Amino acid sequence: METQQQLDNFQARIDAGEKIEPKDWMPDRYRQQIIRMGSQHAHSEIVGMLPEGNWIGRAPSLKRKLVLLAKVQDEAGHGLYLYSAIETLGVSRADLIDQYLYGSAKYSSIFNYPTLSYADVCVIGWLVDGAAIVNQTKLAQSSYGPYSRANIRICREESFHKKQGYEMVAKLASGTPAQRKMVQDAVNRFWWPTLMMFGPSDSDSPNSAELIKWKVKLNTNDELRQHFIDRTVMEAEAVNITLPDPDLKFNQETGHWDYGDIPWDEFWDVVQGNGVMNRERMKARREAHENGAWVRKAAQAYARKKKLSREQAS
Ligand code: BYC
Repeated sequence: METQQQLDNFQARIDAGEKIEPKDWMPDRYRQQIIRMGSQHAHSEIVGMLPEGNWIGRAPSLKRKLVLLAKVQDEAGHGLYLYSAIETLGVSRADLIDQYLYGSAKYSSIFNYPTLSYADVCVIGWLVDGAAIVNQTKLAQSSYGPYSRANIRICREESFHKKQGYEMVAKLASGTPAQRKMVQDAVNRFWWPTLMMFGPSDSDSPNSAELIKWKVKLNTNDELRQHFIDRTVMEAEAVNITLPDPDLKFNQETGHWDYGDIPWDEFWDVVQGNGVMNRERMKARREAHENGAWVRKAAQAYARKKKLSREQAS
């Protein structure tokens, strides 16, 4: 039973900018919200390896293969930082993964789109990692200590990912007509799905008010989306890429770029599991998990053996 006094004390700590640590008292709803959002974030990092992993063997040079391989490995690491952070709330990694592979836990909509050309990998680095940085730089200031610290580490690596993606986009955009066409086509396909990564507009976001009150999220979905658009318009202009939105227009009064209607029906369709790649992504993740059962079993047996020999030695 949570008392009003406990809830008030908790809110006072949040308002004073204190971090909440695993052993601190917290409302059950706060715990559940971080588990929901943080585990969705972890699953996204893991499933996010698939679209780009698809191109490791086909990247155009040894250098590009190495860069892509390193980036995809980083994403696995991000998933592991996040699972570790969320486990501090008393939920096991095995349960979280179970909810994702066989239950109703979500992962980011963006990874349900196919990567049709090598330029898609470049554009994912620029736009998708760019959007992730805008979102995660704020999550790095989140009130839950372990989640905020995981995001600090993630952001350092994501900024490298974004730079390498943008560099490749710039290279293709100043290349042959075929390369230019390929990269523009990738931007045309990824622009709107990237904007959807920030979540539904504020009027349709049931979790935002509570998460902002508790400083888990520092900004609303629309605020972060606007920030991303404002900085990406300039980056696109600098490499002569057209963003596929005829309504993009600088608004002198607000100081921001106005943009066209986001196709929200498509977003909800993807979130409900009906995107082009949803089924294939889940199948690949389930197979990887089931094929890896023997590794987990061997690791657990090894840990038990080490524990036993430590106990015998002491
Ligand atoms: N996709 O009330 P709302 C990466 C769901 S990977 C799917 O606004 P909230 C990378 C939402 O869960 C990092 N579902 O929710 C990796 C909620 O449903 P439930 C990706 C979405 O939590 C490899 C419902 O819609 N980043 O960078 O306040 C290669 C209502 O939404 C989405 C993260 O995971 C979506 N896009 O805000 C390259 C960031 N949006 O759970 C790159 C961490 C919303 O109530 N997450 N939903 O059933 C967040 O920041 C927040 O959870 C969101 C949503 C802004 C996404």
